[in-house]
Amino acid sequence: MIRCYIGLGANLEQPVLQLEQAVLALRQLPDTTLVAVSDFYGSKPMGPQDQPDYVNAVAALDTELGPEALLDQLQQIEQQQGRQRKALRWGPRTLDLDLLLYGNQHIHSERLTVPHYGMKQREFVLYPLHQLAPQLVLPCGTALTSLLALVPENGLTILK
Ligand code: ROI
Repeated sequence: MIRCYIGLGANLEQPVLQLEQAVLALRQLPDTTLVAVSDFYGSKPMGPQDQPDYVNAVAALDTELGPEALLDQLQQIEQQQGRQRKALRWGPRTLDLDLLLYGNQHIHSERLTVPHYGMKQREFVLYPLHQLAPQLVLPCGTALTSLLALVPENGLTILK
């Protein structure tokens, strides 16, 4: 069993509902147990500002799936919820599921970079992750709490 963390994000088509539906789908994943889901957070868009605010959360999973098999499953959920690939870089999306952490592993493949390349700078990842795993140390050896000290909340709000 490997403990994984997934970042959830949406800013189109009733984002809270998109995240709720995604949580249901994560609960159904094969060979996987959904361990916990953070609160849902409202966040300011990173990237172009002429798009709606985001709803973000983090989920903890225990899985027997390999990282690429897990990625396949996450992309399938995104597709089922109407995600248009090829859309504008850093543009709005109905659902984004990012594999943030896969145990303590570093992964660099054609399809995957784990830990997720942007997570250390993103308040909408770090704060919900901290809610689930306050003692977490990243694979690079950095404590999550020391990153939080560097990354302002930037208007992050708890929705539920
Ligand atoms: N901004 C926020 N606040 N939350 C996201 O999940 C998010 N996802 C993205 C970009 C467009 C970078 N901005 C985001 O992919």
